[in-house]
Amino acid sequence: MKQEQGAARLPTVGDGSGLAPGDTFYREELQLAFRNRGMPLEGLQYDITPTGMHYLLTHFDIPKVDVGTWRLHLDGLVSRGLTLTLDDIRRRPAVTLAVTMECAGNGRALLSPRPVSQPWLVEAIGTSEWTGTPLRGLLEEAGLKDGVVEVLFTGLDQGVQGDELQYYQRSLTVGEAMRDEVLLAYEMNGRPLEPQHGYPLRLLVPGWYGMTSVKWLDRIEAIGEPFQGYQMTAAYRRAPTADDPGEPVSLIQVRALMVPPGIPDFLTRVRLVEAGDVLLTGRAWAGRREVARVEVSADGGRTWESARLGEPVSRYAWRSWSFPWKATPGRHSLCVRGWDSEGNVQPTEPAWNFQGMANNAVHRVDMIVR
Ligand SMILES: Nc1nc2c(c(=O)[nH]1)N[C@H]1C(S)=C(S)[C@@H](COP(=O)(O)O)O[C@H]1N2
Ligand SMILES: [Mo]
Repeated sequence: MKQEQGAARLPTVGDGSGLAPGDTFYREELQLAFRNRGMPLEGLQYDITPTGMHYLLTHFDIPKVDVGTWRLHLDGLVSRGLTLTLDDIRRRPAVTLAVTMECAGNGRALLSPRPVSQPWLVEAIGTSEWTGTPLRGLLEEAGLKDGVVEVLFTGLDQGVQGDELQYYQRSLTVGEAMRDEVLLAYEMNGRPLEPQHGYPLRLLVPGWYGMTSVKWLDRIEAIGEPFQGYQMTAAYRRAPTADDPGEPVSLIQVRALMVPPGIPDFLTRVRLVEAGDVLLTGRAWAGRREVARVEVSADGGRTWESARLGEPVSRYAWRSWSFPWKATPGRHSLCVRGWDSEGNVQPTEPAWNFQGMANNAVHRVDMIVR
């Protein structure tokens, strides 16, 4: 859509005067937000997110790895421990799979009161083509002994969280670790992983929120007890209070997002479009489940109409949707929501929890039609 230059003043979209100096985010949240930035929503136009647009989330520092001395260690309760170079891993059977990744904290900053952590709105997403070798082949080669219940993944990055000194570690049950689609990935979009995405090797667990896909893999260990580390038992829990252990967060919940239509106001990001036919588009995904339906509401969520669905980019990646909208002059709050194949739908209002996990409330886009 072409906007005239030098036309009459646009209707007020908000000049920032509503942003009282007291309603600020903490400096620490800003610090996290610069390191861990999201995918600009116009990135929803691509089947495969350009690598530099993919969201990022790193708890500690991005390790600088010398691939010449780097080794992957596979040990614990196995018959044969393995120590592998990157070339050893690259020589193994390779699979390329498009996967939509999403951070479990996506939507956190839309909660009220706001859980203080990485302040995601809705941009903690991206879809990449990951190339790697199936984890199962390596586990079979090492030979899991009787009594193995979980596989533990340790990254090279160390830091302090919740007063606990730790390497970043997450585990999977043997059943989850042996699934076909779980990869040890060394390429993203046909190129070696960039440092911030886990170079030289990361775990990739399609369908799960991103925290499970451990970057900068150092060690894979077969263990006989469920792993009780910080990132399993303290973080990534859906709980009402700090003390309540709550439930672990695991699979990605259904979500649809809209490509912001028209053009933005710089400060508020409110959208401006011209009256008439507007084709609304976006993407929807549901992790391991399928997206069954996407619906759009032009009246702030009172009534909903079905959008047209495109083909999924892969079994584990998002699909496009489109909806022809007759834009009438005035202010509008457009909403979009997805349904998954098990009948789950995105809630209209967010469900609050202490860590701000898995808030998949409907996406709202404020616009002015002129
Ligand atoms: N070693 C390590 N792996 C990690 C993390 C981390 O901090 N350290 N963050 C996790 C989280 S919370 C997410 S959402 C994804 C983000 O992956 P990306 O930065 O490649 O998008 O990586 C996961 N893997
Ligand atoms: Mo995350």
